[in-house]
Amino acid sequence: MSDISIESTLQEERLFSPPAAFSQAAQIKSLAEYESIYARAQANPEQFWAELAQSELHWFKKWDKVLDWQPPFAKWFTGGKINISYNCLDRHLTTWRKNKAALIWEGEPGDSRTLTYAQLHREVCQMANALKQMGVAKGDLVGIYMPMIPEAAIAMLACARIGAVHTVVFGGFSADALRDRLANGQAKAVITADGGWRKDAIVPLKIQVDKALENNACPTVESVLVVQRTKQDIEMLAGRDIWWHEIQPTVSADCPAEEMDAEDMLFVLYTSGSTGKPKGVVHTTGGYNLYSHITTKWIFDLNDTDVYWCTADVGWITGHSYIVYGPLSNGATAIMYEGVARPSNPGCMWDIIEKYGVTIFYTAPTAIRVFMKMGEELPNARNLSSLRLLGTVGEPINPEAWMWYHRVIGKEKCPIVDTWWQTETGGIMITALPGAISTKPGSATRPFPGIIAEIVDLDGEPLPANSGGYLAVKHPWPGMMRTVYGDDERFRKTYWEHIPPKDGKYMYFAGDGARQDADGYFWVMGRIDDVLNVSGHRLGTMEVESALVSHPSVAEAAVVGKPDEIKGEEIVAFVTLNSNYAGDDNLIKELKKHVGNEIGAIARPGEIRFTDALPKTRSGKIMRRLLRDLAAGKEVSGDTSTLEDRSVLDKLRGND
Ligand code: 6R9
Repeated sequence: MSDISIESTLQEERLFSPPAAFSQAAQIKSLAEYESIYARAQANPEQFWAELAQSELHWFKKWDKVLDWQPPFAKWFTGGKINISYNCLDRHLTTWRKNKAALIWEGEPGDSRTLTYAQLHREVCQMANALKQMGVAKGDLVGIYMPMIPEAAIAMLACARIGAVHTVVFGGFSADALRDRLANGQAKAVITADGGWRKDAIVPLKIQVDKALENNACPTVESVLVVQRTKQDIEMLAGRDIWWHEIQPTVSADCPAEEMDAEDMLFVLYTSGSTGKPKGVVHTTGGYNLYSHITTKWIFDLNDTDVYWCTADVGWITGHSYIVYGPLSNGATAIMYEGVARPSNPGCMWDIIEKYGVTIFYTAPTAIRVFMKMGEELPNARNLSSLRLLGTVGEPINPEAWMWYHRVIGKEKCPIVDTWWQTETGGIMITALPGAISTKPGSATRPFPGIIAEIVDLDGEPLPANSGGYLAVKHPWPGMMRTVYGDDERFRKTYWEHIPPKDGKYMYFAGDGARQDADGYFWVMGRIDDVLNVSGHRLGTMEVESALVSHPSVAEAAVVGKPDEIKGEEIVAFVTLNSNYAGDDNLIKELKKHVGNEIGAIARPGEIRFTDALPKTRSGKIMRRLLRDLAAGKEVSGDTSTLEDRSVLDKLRGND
């Protein structure tokens, strides 16, 4: 949990109403309208979702049953036939949107490409046919390990089109992390690129794929489709690797969308939990299509004239729901950017807003804090007057960053939607609707219609206003994860039995601490489990610890988060060494690099501290709470009576 946000948000009393002109033109125009939709959804959630599924999506065949709830397993729209790629592409081709820009892509070196709905449809069909030629069939799992180029979205849509299940692995993850995910999912094929641009350097993706597949580590992978992006030399393995630009001209652009069952698996996306092994979050077709679609439409108040930009990477859930599926299902124009603000081009984000006339901008608090640090001269030197709505996601936003975003980027006229949700929830759960709900800096405000969120204790009892507790959701919703890939028990235990079900009533346990104020606004404080949030990226402490102990020098490791001004949290590792190893600067460097190789650069500890022993309870549990205080340079607070050996703490203090 980030202490900064807790302290500052407890005092936050500022309230910002939606500008009148914004509300008048918005899809949901007033608090009364939101509350009446919310009440209708709460009274009869199934009818609410069914009406939206009918009016917002194309179904090849209508469902028989809206919700089949056998807790904790939900099935939505059973018997319905649908294809999300059809909803994102084909249905727009019979309208004027056929030649509307679907994706406007900007490469880091400054190259760019625009794909209309017709063009995107064509390329998706071609890649779908290429996958078929590679032997990929309905139900097969395909790994996608890509830079932020249009082909990343094309690959996802191509899989969805033929009913293959995609698992996108963030391009910043290491070969080891990629291998684990491909092996766990028994992937049949991988789609990648030679490389991608990141901060003026090439990220060598294909080389990582080669490493991941080395020594027959993923025997189910038969072929690798490689998109040419950076054009450096790479090896192509005959019989396994295929260049996209070579096969594309040979495949047909005719590939009808497969009629999928609403509950057929759409994708698996791995995310960190409190164990060493990331979990594969499973999302299915119909419910996810509806939930990502309607949240995009109402929360971003999308119109046909909007130019919408979400700065996430497609490797995260935000990229899935709010770069690819949500915007395209709505027929929107979405920007996709390969790069990030960097020393050689610190103003690039604002250049893109000016160049394309971006109207909706959705980013993360950590990015906003980087922008703040780079200075307001950069955005002030560009014309940002096209912007009408701002959004944030990924971690609690500190009110200082919120106010800067509001003043410098939004020029005090753009509502800010602070959107709380998770990989598991499929789409945004708690957020302002920008024309209807007044905002308070640091609060995600109110639940989306159909979402029954509550602050409870560990018995599931609701807590009074302003009491800190656990964020829970009471009723299933269409975008919810269906299970942990291959591990129903873990799904049940982690999310639905953490709060013991009572009288057959189950609650979804989000793993976040939060409170609700007297106006019913939610203030999310952060994770209560061993999950870190570093620059908006989720990482399990156990994952980082496992990576550390896989190094021959390390006997034991405990990892905690320390508040960081830019990243939100920074990783601090306490490490005990095997004999014969000296805890010196060289080893620190080596261990940081080792974690980078094992997981990816985002998991690299900012600080490594060597110690003779870790503070443990008598039952042998590492007392992370104490380490968190030490890492933050604070006095160790709270009870230390369960500590097995007090001298460990004294020594660690001495180290401090
Ligand atoms: C979408 C995404 C989920 C965790 C979540 C929470 C934190 C996300 C937030 C937020 C406060 C917000 N989180 N949005 N905390 N305010 N607006 O980020 O998914 O990567 O699975 O992370 O992120 O702690 O539990 P994911």
